[in-house]
Amino acid sequence: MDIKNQINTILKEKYQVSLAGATDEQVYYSLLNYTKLLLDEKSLISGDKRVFYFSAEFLIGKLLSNNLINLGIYDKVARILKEEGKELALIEEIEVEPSLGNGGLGRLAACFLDSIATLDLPGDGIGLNYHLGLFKQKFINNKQMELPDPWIETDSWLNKTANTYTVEYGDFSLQSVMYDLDVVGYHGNKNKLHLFDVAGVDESLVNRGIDFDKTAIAKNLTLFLYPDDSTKEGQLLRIYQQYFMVSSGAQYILNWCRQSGFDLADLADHVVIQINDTHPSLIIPELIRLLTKEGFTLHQAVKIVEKTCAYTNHTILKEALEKWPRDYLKQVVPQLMDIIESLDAIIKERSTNQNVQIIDSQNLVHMAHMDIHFGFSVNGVAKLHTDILKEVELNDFYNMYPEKFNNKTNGITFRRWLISCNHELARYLESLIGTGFKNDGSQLEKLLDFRNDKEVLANLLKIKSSSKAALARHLKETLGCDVDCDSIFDIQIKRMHEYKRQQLNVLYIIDQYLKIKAGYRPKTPLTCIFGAKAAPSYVLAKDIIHLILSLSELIDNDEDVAPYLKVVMVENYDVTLAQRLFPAADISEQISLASKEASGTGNMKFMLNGAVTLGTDDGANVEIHDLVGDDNVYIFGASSSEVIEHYRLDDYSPQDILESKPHLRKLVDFIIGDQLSVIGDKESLTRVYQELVGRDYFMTLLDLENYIEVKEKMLDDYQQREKWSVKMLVNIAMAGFFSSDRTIGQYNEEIWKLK
Ligand code: 26Q
Repeated sequence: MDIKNQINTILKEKYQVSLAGATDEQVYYSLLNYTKLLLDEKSLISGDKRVFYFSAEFLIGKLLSNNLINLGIYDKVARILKEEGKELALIEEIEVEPSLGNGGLGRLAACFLDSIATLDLPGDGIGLNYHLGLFKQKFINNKQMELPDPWIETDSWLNKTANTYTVEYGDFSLQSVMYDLDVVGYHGNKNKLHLFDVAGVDESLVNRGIDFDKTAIAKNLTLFLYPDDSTKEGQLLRIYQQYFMVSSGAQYILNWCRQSGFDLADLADHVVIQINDTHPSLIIPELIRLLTKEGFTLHQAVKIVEKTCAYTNHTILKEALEKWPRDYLKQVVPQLMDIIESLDAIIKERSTNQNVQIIDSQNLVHMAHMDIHFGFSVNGVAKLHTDILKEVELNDFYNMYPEKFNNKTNGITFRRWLISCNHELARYLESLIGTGFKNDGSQLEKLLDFRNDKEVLANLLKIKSSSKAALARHLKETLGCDVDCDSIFDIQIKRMHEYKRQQLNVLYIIDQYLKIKAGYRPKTPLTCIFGAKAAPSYVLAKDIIHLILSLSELIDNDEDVAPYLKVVMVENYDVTLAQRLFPAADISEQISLASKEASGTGNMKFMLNGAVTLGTDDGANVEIHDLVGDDNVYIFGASSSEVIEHYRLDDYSPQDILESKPHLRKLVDFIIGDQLSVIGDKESLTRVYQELVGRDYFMTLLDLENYIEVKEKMLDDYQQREKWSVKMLVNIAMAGFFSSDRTIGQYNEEIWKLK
């Protein structure tokens, strides 16, 4: 039966309608069912050795388009729908996004699954089936409010399996149920994402907003992604969650080994476990525990696990490294605490250096330390990040185990971040260089042959304009705001965090505002677009959102300035919105304090879609800079070594900068000035101000002057449209390195060695 007949058959059975008469919603659910049938028929990727990617987050985003693309039927389905007067783009909107991640780390895990399957490597994801993903963000009175975000529907991509496991805690036990999502590779076979759930989740535990009773573990274990863990109850729940994930995953893996006839003594020949940041680190003591139950001695079990586990570090912010009080672990997982203590004793024998102990003098258990000592590989996620780990942050460990340290620069899947989100560009590239770039990023370099081709350059500009117009329409529909399509789209989208320095961007906007007020007339209007969620308990991050929204209101209501400058903060920035924003960007803001952003992956998505980076030499920006050269990127600010030195000497002072540069003081003072105070909440704005002038931990003022200077130059260069379009072309052409297929190829060659 052809596709059209099959979809019609499903529609008839489910809703007694045909395609032409069906609603978009009916078409969506029929396509979901149809696609699931096709996924069912795909073979599982198998082999003698499998990777299990353990992650507390898989920010997979909507799945319909990507599955259709990878199955090779997207265009066909779109055509069939069109024949019946339906738009696939509109039907995609019906799908709810599973927001099972916070940001970069979770999205990376999703890109990796796509690439593992595309490279035909045997590998599964292991995670949790949160019923409520990352909160939905609403703006009320220019402030962030959080609402629950349910995503599981009766008809969804999830498949319930018959696998169940018992997970034992200190004083009770829970049953886990395994749900699977199929992950199909581009024109290839499939792997699985296994998400564990507890049977009795009770969504009525949610009170106001995203507040809920954190003590009813049996009913709330998988209720929320990352419950706010600023309280003891929150932290305990997080440990319950982590153990639930790793214990279920470990049992699944050992069963799989037994069924495959593998000897558990040879575990490392058949299994590699990639630990995505420290959230799944309890897998190490849990595997050791399960192996000792199988009859191995502790010593033997440790030897086996050491060869099986590999750890990825995603952060150099000390406060983000997980350290759990020994008492908490003793309460939640006493059976693991004994093993952790044995591991700690091994290390205390090995070294007297306090910095490398698993359990420190304050009885905190350092999860990362356990991973480094008892894993065979430690990797950072960009060259600079790995160098900083080796030379600074984890230097004591590097001296102990230099052979374990390696770099795997992050990547993104081109199937989602080009083919799916930017059809027009993808099709155009295909017409120029063929289809090879879709699963061989390096082929994008063929585009360089066209760098002097005026027609190609003009077409790139045209495609950009059309994406900008599409975004403007969407912003009008959803936020009711009018954006000038001919303005420069300058976009900063990422989690709200002081180190990412959205506040630096804000200070630039204030500078522009004051200049325009004083009579300056920019040649091209500028639209500054922000998208960011703040952690619910991160006060200052929420304050910065409030500042941006208040500033946006101020400018909108100022008729002198509004024609030249606009600030838009999109509500509820998520993967779905990201897919609309990246294609429409002219300028990609990557302005973290050098040394603080491990890699960034948004920077890669912008580049691939023809935006030019304005950034510090931080994370993967350094590699973008190397690839495209000085002419095609705008770099500013202090270098990572300067920044690290400031921290070491503790010699940075915002007051000194403000004293020597009075023009910068004007910008900072504006935050608590009369104009913003009329619109915003004085207390909230004052906190931002106080941080900037009092401490400025992330050195915003250090880079402000140079940021303004370089941004001005960039906006000036934008005027020369043809020259600018060459920059766009070079960025697209050199983005091939950032395909997650390349990253995963390296993980496999250098760490996993799958057979
Ligand atoms: C830790 C302790 C307690 C509660 C929560 C956490 C926690 C939660 C999420 C710590 C870290 C995260 C997420 C980190 C993250 O997304 N890191 C980003 O990872 C990307 C992929 O490698 C990088 O590109 C980014 O630079 C990095 O910030």
